[in-house]
Amino acid sequence: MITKLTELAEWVDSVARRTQPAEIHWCTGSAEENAMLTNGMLETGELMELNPVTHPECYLHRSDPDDVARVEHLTYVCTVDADEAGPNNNWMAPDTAHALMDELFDGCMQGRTMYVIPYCMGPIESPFSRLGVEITDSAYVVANMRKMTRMGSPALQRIEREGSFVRGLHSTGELDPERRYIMHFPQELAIQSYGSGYGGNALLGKKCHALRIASHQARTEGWLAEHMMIVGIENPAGQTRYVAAAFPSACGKTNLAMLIPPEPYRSAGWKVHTVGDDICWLHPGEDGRLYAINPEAGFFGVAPGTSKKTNPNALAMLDRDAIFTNVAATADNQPWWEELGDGRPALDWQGRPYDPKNGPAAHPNSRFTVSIDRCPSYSPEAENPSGVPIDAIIFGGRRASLAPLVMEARDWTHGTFLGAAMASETTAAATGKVGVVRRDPMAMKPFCGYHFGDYWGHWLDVGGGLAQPPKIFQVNWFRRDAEGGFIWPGFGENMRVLEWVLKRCSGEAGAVETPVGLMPEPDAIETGGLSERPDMETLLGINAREWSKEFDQIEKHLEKFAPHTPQVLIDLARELRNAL
Ligand code: OXD
Ligand code: MN
Repeated sequence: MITKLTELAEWVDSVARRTQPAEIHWCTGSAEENAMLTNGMLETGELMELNPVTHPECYLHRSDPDDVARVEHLTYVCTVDADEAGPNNNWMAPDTAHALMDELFDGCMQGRTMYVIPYCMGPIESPFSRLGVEITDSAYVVANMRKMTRMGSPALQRIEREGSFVRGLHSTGELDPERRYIMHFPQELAIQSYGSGYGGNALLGKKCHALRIASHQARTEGWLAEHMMIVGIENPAGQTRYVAAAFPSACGKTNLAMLIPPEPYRSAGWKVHTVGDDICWLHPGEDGRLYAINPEAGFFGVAPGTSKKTNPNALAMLDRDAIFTNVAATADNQPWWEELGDGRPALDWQGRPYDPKNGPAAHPNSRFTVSIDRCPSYSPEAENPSGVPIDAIIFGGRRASLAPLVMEARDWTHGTFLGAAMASETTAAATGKVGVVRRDPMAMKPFCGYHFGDYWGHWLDVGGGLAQPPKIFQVNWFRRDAEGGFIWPGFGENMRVLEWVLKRCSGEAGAVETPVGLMPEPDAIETGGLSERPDMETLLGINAREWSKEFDQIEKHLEKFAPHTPQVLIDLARELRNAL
């Protein structure tokens, strides 16, 4: 027995009896273990070494071509009562789901090694952190979990101390899309995933634990588990304020988390400190503020679009100690993707000689995995067990029209409304059609582990209990002009919008009241130093006719979750529409 925690030992035994692995390996997280696993994967071809001169300790993994994204249609929340999961989730009765999964897992690890990964989501010493154990037959998952979580011996020690942990069971199975399920059992604190090796389906600490299961735990314990990045922004006076921002997958959270302020800001002394890029756990503090921790320890970022222009900090952290999944490779074996800028692809993401006729060289959802402390703007506050105090929460979507560059909610209730009404165009991060506008409340559509109506109620409860709640904002970097071009320059220039947000928090900027929210005064967003002044009138304009159509849809959307939808949100929709 490798652990003194009987419950854990018994569970591992019972999984081994069902899955029949050739060997069981308890992960310690040591450098030797990592080297051993890496060498094994280089032998089997699961990993390929990239150019050791330009990219030391960097590896490329090519996944099965049918296994390249999260599979929302095969992801289930299995609660006893279907109504608890809500219309926002696929639901299956726990008994039915267990029977189905037991059959898939029967004997599935024969001839393979079963890895047991104890992990901690959040700083090892933080009272806000939560524990889990993932059992998997994929060494690639172990290597990724090592970068994405605090895993191994220290996590096991805390699990043994506390006795409670989320049980995650994963097998890549046959990688058959017909035999693929990602099941969540929130009431049992359990996750079972079969048939996929892709990040969000297989690295169970991330979306499955830190969002779907954690949102459920957070609801009963009085906190929030959110799909948000966390960033600290230091002004020239040396004061740092922390902002948490929710955007749907592949809408720029990673870029925003590590943005480099544009030149006039840099020389004035503005600095950005990265705490997290994807997940944020928010806890009410005794002082009535909200405190955030990033439960993750690394980034699993989208590679395409990452360039010197869009995210120089990301590029700087990707030249050593990173795992790349489904990117292309240059003739001298460097990782390559569209918009990278330098180099040319020789092999595409499937390892074929690159031919533009086959589509993009890198898969649109190709990824990098890298430890957070490799990031040049990394903030040591990411290790603060008490978290960082949040001054502003931002909701963002990808909308070609309608949604303004920025607006502020009147109060927490209105902010919750803005989050609940969020909509965005779909991206390649999930299997399915790209570019379709869908409602994605709080960017949690694929990740909320329970009924959205109850979730909004929980948001109202948490905020209602705060003496100093963060201000809530909505942004849209993605407005397009008649020719289809982006109106706002985005990326580092988003600092200009953040400056207004922060000045609203410190009481240094005014705002204009409109029926949809508080807007910056004309010229409140600094545009000096941009090569041309963007069409701020369009970016900050409110078209009453278009908004009234939007409210039709928002009302229908809120209705869909009735009777769980809080009445105040329904009333507020009506009030705002009437004000238009
Ligand atoms: C992610 C996602 O991987 O949201 O972060 O898909
Ligand atoms: Mn995400």
